[in-house]
Amino acid sequence: MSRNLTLAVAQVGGINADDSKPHVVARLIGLLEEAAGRGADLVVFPELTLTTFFPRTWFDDEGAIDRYFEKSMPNSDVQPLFDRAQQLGVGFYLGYAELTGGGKRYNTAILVDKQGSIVGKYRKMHLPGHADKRQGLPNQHLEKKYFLEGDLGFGVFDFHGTKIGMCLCNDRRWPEVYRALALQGAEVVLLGYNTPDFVPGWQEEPHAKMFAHLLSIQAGAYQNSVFVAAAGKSGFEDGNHMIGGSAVVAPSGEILTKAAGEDDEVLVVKIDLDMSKPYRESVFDFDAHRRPDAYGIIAERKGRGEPLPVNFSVNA
Ligand code: ING
Repeated sequence: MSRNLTLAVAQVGGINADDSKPHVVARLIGLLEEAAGRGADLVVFPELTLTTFFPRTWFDDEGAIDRYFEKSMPNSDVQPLFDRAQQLGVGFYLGYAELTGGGKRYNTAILVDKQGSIVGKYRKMHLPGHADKRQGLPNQHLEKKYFLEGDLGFGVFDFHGTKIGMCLCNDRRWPEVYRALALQGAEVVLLGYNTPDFVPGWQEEPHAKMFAHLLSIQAGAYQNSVFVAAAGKSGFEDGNHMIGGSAVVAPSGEILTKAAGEDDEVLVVKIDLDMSKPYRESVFDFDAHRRPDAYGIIAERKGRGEPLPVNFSVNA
């Protein structure tokens, strides 16, 4: 008997700086209702999906960004989303800016089950961009200024019997992320992203930006026999463009569904979780084929020209 999960990816078109959170939450509820109406068990929302992508802007007054952070989760702004999801019996992944009681700021995602309980939490580990103000540029990319590096590691969580791994945006470009989750038994990796056209120091043609985004999630899925669901915040935010390309990828590496546009768009696909079994029991049987003794510390040391542990000859 196959184990099915109906996954929805809710791509969210641009959110402008002056869009209120209640207004945004109402948009998210509309997407959630469409997904539920199409049979979804779980809806994936983008990274920082309650606000505009504020790391594009330098604020001289640090306090000016407080408005973008959530001091608790849920809270009065997002409670309607939690309530509606619970009414519809749908779980969701939500990316948002987290401000902890101790004043620490993270780029965070949560996994909420069908009863409205938070069953998983992740704080973004790979923070791209820079912390200093880059003069004379149309935009900044200040995640290293506005967020701390995540301190929860890469976790795998139970969602009604399915093992779910989570990451965020730039994480999807690093192959180790999918492997860290797959080694813990993740069957599906969820991620939200905001990928601006302009990131200081990053020059890629538009077609190459989309290619690299899809390549990253397709490779991650195939090389780790997992499904990957990626939800983008896309289109224009106060005139600043971010790529679309929200998609669900199968363990074969093939795209099962992909957004056609760059505005709000719901993708729904019923996946057979057992599709990963033949891959995990053959080409990607980690226990049978991997060589962890030769990765990691060995590769890092060789990469830095440092001496290797005695049981590895440098030039065999
Ligand atoms: N956004 C971008 C991303 O990784 C980026 C940042 C893009 C960095 C391309 C370097 C090159 O999709 C976030 N939020 O990580």
